[in-house]
Amino acid sequence: MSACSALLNSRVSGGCCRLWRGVPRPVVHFRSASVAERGAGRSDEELWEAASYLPFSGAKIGSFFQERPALKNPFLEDALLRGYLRRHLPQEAAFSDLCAFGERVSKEVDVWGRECEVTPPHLVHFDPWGRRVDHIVTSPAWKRMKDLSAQEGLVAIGYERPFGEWSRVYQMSKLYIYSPSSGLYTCPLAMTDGAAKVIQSIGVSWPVDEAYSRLTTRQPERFWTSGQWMTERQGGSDVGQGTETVAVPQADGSYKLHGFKWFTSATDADMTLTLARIQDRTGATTPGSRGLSLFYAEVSRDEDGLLKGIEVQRLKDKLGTRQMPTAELLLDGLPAHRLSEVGRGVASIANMLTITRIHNSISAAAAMRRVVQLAGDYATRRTAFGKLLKDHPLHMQTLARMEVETRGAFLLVMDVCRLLGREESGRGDPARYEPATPAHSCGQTAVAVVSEGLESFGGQGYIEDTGLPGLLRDAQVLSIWEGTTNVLSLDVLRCVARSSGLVLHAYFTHTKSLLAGASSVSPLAPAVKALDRALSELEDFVQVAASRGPAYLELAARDLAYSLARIYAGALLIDHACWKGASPSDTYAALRWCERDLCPVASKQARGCYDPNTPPLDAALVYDRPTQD
Ligand code: UCC
Repeated sequence: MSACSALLNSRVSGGCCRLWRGVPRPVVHFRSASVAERGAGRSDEELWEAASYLPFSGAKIGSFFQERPALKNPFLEDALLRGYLRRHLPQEAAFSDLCAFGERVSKEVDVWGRECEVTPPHLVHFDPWGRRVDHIVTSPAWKRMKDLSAQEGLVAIGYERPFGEWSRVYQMSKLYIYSPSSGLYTCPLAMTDGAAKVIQSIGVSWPVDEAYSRLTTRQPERFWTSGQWMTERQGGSDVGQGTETVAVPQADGSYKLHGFKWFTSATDADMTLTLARIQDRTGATTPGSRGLSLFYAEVSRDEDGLLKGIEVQRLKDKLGTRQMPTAELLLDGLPAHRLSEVGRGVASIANMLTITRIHNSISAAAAMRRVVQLAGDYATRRTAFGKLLKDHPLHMQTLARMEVETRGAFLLVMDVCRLLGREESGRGDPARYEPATPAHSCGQTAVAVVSEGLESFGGQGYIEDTGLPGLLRDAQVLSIWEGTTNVLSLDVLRCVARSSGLVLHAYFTHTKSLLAGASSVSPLAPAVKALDRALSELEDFVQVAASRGPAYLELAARDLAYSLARIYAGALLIDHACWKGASPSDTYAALRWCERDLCPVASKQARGCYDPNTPPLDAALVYDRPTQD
């Protein structure tokens, strides 16, 4: 019995009478039509007609349809972003541009982003006549994103510097608004920004002067994007040891690259920066980091339409970021120019890593912001258990926790952008700038917050064409592709070592200065107290750790990076809440943030988590197998 007939509790017998809406209609005997209907003395015919108006009859699927969450102007909706800019960049031009861009994102661009998701790129290896072509076919929406990025100056702003040292904050604010609607176009933009930064730091001259002008232009027809081809099969994290690509010197001073790049994101780029080992006359190369040099190559085609020196092996089948082509590339004599000194490849590409890691963190904070915005809106539209979700205190508590995470991540990342802007306008203290690295913690937080956010839509959060699951899939890459959490944590240690501890000194001094203005503000007193305590715990940890060996520090690296990030974000939240334009919500967010364990490295140290006997016990636990009975 069909669902429809079950609902009607009717019995359909064989045979048919006259045509009904063009088809022979079965004879229906209603066993339990309502008494009122039967009492009215209606015939089976009439009852059939009446039944067709029942809410779940035939093609009718009921009359209740849940209102969808609405994406409103992400700039106007974001109290913290607007407050932050009002405080630091009170420029009418910036506000009106961000407001107009926010409108464009919500009304126009978000639809393109969805189009990129449902029309993922594909690879055409051969033309119909069997010739190799290696065309990466992308959606029209993906191409529109490129034009939009140029017009809106999403890379250019960082180099035009319209607001001096605050220009990076302005640029990243635009990217923050754009990112969740961008169909992952923020990925090529991150690498493009990184490449421009590398070129700028090396010197804008031949052979990269034209490239630099194209990477930083606002003219869509001239705009180029760049790749960042670092990863090889052996060298994902361990680039220094694992890079096999060789650079063969040519008579004219250029090189040809031969190798296999295992993970090249946004592979439809116009150029790339990549690492390779220069071969000497005997074909020998220098191993390790010191053997790597940085190269610039254009992605171009010959007169037959073939890629010059590149074969696209295949596109990656990824969990998320499907909007964007990621490929395995065989470099088979790719013409290239060396940009760095011989053997200074890693150090030279570090600028690119710094920029892409900042973009990555912006995308993480933006993903959190987007899911919180949508969940908040949905809570005003969805009724359950007799009232709107927004009137359920437990639901609001959950969203508020997500909001607190989002605020901490936003302020942390924006502060890194502020420091980058200061450094670029010659006002930065490099020792201050280096702690930028803790921003990596945003990647993992984004996964947790977006996942929680999906839950707040109930089952709909799990349904593909709401667009919500894509947010989670795309968030998952954020703690992987610019260095995994552990790799970045170790980078924090190296950063401390490189500066002989100066960065830690700068960290403590600056964090304390952020708190100094707050101690007299009474509503924040519990937060300030908690942060003061966490800071001294961190100082104690550093004292103890300094007397232990590198193995001890390595084991503590992850918790240390989180502690640095949590404490600093807490100080920023408190500092922001002390600003005269701050709202009660700013104070509340700071208080909530500081209720957590702000210094996990200290509490874990106290439990002996980094002692020499820990690694064997960890390994024993991981490889624990059933004992023989
Ligand atoms: O390919 C990729 C594209 C993905 C798409 C990007 C999209 C972004 C999206 C955003 C929005 C949605 S991603 C590739 C990701 N791969 C990695 O991140 C690699 C992870 N591995 C590491 O981070 C490693 O730690 C290395 C490769 C950076 C370091 O390797 P080594 O061989 O151990 O290098 P060393 O010996 O530590 O450092 C060599 C030199 C040193 O300079 P000197 O000799 O002067 O002391 C270091 O100080 O490089 C310098 N250096 C740095 N400088 C190394 N790391 C840094 C750093 N972070 N900052 C400054």
